[in-house]
Amino acid sequence: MSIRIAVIGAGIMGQDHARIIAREVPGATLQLICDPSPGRARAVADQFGAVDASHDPLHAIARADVDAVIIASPDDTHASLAMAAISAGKPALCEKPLSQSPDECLAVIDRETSLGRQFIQLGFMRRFDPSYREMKHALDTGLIGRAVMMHNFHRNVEAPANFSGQMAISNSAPHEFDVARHVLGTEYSAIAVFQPARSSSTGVGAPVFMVLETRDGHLVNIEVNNNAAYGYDVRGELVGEQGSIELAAPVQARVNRHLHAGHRYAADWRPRFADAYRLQDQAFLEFVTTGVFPAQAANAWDGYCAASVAQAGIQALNEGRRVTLHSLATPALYLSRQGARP
Ligand code: ISE
Repeated sequence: MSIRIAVIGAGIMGQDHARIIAREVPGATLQLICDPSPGRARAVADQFGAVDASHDPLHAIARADVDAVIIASPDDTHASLAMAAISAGKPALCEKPLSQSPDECLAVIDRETSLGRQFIQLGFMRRFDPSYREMKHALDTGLIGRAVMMHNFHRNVEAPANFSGQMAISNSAPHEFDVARHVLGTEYSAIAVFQPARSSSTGVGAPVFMVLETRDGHLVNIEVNNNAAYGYDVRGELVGEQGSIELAAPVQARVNRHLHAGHRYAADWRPRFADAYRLQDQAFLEFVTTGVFPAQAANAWDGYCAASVAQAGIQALNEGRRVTLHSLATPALYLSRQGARP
């Protein structure tokens, strides 16, 4: 039996999930596209062959002909829609961040904990990216010795039109907060955030440079530059005591011309992480079908951890000081990395 999926939000990521579900996830039916703009919902539904379109997310989640939900609406709606999915007893793949407020993440966690079951798979898709997986594998199998440092670069061509305030820390950097924590298998203990004096620190998408310390003594640095101009570029290097491992972004072809060799950059993250999104959405279908939470995926607790670091990062920037992090104990539901069957 095919799993009927509703995609909430028909913006850049909603459209991408609709395409993936319709074309790259065997066993899934793209049932419904929901967007506050009825015209946009209908256009995306028609483009990817969805059965129906709607403008009411709560109704869409509750519908009897919807088995599971992908939440790809604006950041500040994620947590409440995740709660609605839980109330309807439906698994949801929720785009990151779960919320920018750690307290709101805790409310989702409380709900899952009280029901004794996970519903929310969080869209930290880099965990499924083959190059990050290889990095984690290299560390876990002892190939590079004990981890010492991790360097991260995260560059967008231009800050998206909806970016405001410190979304470089609350929207972009959570990818690195999560994936570095996942690769290293640790928790952060402190964060300091800097901005280059030469750039306008008040401009939307002003670059930030962060240094995080972990409980196990690693240093993690993260540059986020959302106005890098030249292309979408994510780099990372994990440095161990016996060697290092770098991410290698997929490059389709190299152009040799006028004494130069070069390759193209994507305009945004979708081509760079196409495999990761596909593998993540396929893992979500597996979760919906079997009820077993994908071991590698991020859950609501990971969303809370990323939101707490982001909040501390914004505080560190505003107060110009290193902020220490005191994380709560991981609730038992999230310890085994496998949820109970529904
Ligand atoms: C955006 O929201 C994403 O999630 C992208 O993956 C990331 O690279 C970009 O910086 C974010 O703004």
